[in-house]
Amino acid sequence: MPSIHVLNGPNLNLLGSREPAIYGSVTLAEIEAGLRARATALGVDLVFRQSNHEGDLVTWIQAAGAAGEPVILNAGAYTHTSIAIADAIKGSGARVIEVHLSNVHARESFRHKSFISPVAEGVILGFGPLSYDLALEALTSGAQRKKS
Ligand code: CA2
Repeated sequence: MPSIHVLNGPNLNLLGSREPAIYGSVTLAEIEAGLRARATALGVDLVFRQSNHEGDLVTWIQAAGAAGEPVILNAGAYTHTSIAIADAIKGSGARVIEVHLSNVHARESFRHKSFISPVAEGVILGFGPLSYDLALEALTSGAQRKKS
C-alpha cells in the first residue's frame, strides 16, 4: 500500500489547547484520526508525524523523497524561515503539498513569506483541519504533478 507522509512542525502539538481563535479547538490527534479514516477509505497508508525540531523534518522529507512517497507538510513557523527544509524538498525530489490551518496572508507580514511554496507542488491554507483533507484529496485524485 502506498504511503503518504503527513509532517507537522513546531508547536502544532499545542493545537486545541491555546489560541483557539486562530487555530480552532481541534487537536493534532483529532486531525490525525480524521485523516486516517479518509486515507483508509482511499486505500492509502498514512505516516503522521510532528516534531519541534527542524532537522527531524529535513530527515523525514529526505526519506519520503527517497522512497518516492508524497508529503503533506505543515512546517509551522519553519515555513517562514527554513532554507534547510526547502533544500530537503528540492534535493530529495519529494512531492510536497504545503498546508496551513490559518490564512497566513491575513496575518502578520512575517508569515507572508514561505520558503516552501516555491518548491511545493501546491499550497492549501486557511481552511483549518480541512486544509489537510484537501491536500489528501489533491494527492489521491490523480492530479498530475506539475513539473518545475
Ligand atoms: O496556520 C498554520 O498552520 C501555521 O503553520 C501554524 C504555525 C504558524 O507559525 C504558521 O505561521 C502558520 C503555528 C503552529 C501552532 O502554534 C500554536 C501555538 C500555540 C497554541 C496552538 C498552536
